[in-house]
Amino acid sequence: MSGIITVTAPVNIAVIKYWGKRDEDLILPLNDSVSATLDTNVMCAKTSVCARPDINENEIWLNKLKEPFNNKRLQNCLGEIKGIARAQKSVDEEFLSWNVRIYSENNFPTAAGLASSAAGYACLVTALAKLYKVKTDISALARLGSGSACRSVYGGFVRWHAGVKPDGSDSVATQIVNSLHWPEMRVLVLVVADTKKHTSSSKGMQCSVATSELLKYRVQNSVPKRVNDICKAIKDKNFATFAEITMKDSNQFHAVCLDTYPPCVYMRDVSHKIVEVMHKYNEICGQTKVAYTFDAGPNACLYLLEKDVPEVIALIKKVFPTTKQDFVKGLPESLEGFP
Ligand code: 2P0
Repeated sequence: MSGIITVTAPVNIAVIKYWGKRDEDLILPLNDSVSATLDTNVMCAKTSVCARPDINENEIWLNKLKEPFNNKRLQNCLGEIKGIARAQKSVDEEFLSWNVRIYSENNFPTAAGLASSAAGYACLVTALAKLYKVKTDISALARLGSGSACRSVYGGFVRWHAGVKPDGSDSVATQIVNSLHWPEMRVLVLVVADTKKHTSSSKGMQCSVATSELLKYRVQNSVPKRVNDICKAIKDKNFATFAEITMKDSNQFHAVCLDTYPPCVYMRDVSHKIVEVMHKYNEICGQTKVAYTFDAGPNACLYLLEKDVPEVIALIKKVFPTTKQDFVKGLPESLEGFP
């Protein structure tokens, strides 16, 4: 019987978005992407795994509910890790024959565009790799569960290289800088809605690959330069450039979603209002102090520096009051008088 292995992994928030695959089974992306892994235990997944001879079949529990184990991605991850363990002889055959029990929890809304699968799979493969004592690139294993998960296995700012090889061996994540490099950087997550999204990321991106002309342009013309420029801005701690690229890339990603047929609409009226307010704020400040980015959902992630957090929180509270009663009164029409 194995001991219980427990690990946690935080979510990552992309600033250059991954959208579109060149290989559906190996989960290989069309373009490089860049993200920051949150340095927090507020938004993370926690997974415990064990292998035992008395477990009758493989089991997975997600947020306290037992889920079917016949999920292809889950089986790919487990199969790949066991294959490596067998090749490396890191555990014996008897241990490999036992079933596993996986227990995973997120402490934030699942599947609401808050990168829950990224944290979940990063956590799962790290725990299983420890259980089977394998030595390998964990980001490549995490990628088999969910593309964006490969970025959550490192802290700080991370780049997922699309790679060019058909077997995906060069489609791995690398760290751009560690979490100590830019200690003033903060992320605010504005939860607009915590319900499950209508179109999953996987389905949405399949549809974009099949129908969006803009996606082709984005992959060939926009992303390569943006990735180089944002990596430099991160290394140089140049917030204004970092912020501008982040916002432009979020906007282009959602433009691709709208260019998809039928369109994938992830942002809502409140999301668009957040965009408007943040531009207005930067304009009033006379410099770019905050950047928004939206994933495949309506929730906003704001990148900003620590010194500006109190003012931006005050702005958000003023423009987007959170009590039901305040919402009934409606959103303010202008930002007059602010800050
Ligand atoms: C990202 N997203 O870079 C982008 C931005 C959503 C919008 O990665 O099919 O859940 O499991 O590889 O990783 C969401 O895609 O999709 C995603 P799969 P995943 O963060």
